[in-house]
Amino acid sequence: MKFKMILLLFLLALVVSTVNAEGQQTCAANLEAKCDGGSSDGWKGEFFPGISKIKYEGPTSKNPLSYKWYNAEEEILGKKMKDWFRFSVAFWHTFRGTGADPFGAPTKSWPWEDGTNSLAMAKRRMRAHFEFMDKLGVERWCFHDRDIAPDGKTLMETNANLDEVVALAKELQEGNKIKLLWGTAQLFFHPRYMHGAATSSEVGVYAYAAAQVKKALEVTHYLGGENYVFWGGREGYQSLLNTDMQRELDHLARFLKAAADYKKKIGFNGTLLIEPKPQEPTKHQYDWDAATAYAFLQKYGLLGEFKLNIECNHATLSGHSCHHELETARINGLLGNIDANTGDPQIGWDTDQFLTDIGEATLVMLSVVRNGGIAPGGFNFDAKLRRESTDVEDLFIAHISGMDTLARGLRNVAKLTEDGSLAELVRKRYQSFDTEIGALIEAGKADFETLEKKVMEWGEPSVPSGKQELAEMIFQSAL
Ligand SMILES: [Mn+2]
Repeated sequence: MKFKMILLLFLLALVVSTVNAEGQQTCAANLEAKCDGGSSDGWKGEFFPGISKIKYEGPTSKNPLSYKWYNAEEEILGKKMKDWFRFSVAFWHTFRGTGADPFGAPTKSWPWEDGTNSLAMAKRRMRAHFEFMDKLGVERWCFHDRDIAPDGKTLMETNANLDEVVALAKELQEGNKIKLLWGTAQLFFHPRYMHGAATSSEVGVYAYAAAQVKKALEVTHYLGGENYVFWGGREGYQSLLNTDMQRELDHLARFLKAAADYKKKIGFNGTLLIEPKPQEPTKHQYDWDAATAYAFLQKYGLLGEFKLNIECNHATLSGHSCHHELETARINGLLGNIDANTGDPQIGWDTDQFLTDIGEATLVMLSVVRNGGIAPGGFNFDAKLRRESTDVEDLFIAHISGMDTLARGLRNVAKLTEDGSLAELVRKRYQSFDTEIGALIEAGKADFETLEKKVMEWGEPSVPSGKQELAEMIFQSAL
């Protein structure tokens, strides 16, 4: 007992000393009640003092806390930059990322965090998040249910926790003119989901996941969400020897159909999105890539109910470029949203880094411009600081850099469009099909006998150069 008292005093002293060191907090960290004129979450004043609203200062600015290329109101290719991008902050990375990795402890100690997962902490964090977005000038955000509110002992208690935080988020959205790009349910962290959620071998887990998604759809709708995302982190397998793949895929399809039905039942008009990823944490995830997800949706009659959320780092994990995944989604009418991040060329896993490669950003924007934009989707920064980046201002710098890089991508696409020579190169490459026989082939009206007759008439075809290096020259000259 005495030992417990000493431990308690020690922990209290630790909390107080952390608090004093930051000089911001006005009362004990995990207080639920109001104190000292502060908010009920025990935090008074700004979360990011000394950082004002981030402004566009142009490419010559040396101020790291300014935009050099992203100018929200500037019109490019007939649309304001902010409307091309519809940028979004991912709550989980920016406000729940701790810097922990499988080998090491958390490295971030944000001044507003008290080390607990209490409801008061969840609310304080939410207020910090909205101040962050307001200062950054980003108008949208995304969340996982379990990242914004703590689990309770029962589903009912968990839902009540979520409702309390969501009510605050709604108030903050209205006060800051910020919208919800999408919500999602976290169906991979809790041990109950170790075999999957919709593809779990346990019917009780399938039902639990359904109840969780039902609630997540409801709160996303309540917050005016424009989309809802399914990322099936554990919807896959570790070994085929203990897996009935056909049964699991059937279950997944039933689950997604039930979600689409419930969406309509509650009058939620947001787009449902599937986020392909090949593996990690499972050995093999069922929505491997855009083409696999497309075939799945087609097989189960779910086309029309779902689109895709393409994540660049997931694209490279599946052996594709982000551009390939975006084009696959686009040409099939499935490009719904982009999780804007990138991987590391030498690391073989999902590093979720902010995209800073201008060439890559230009390719991404080529697809988005060809798609005519991405609304009602957007660019969600599913990206996190490196473990070693521990200053509060790093959160701002990372987002600014990601936004500036994509803005440069858009500006480059405008240059390429204006120049026109890349599009002309592609047009010329296929011009032999702009003929009578080409039109017959494309209309599905040229049978093999007709084509054989043509070969007899034409003889050996002359095959021109692909001009890849010229295409690359034109592309790089726009960067
Ligand atoms: Mn990722």
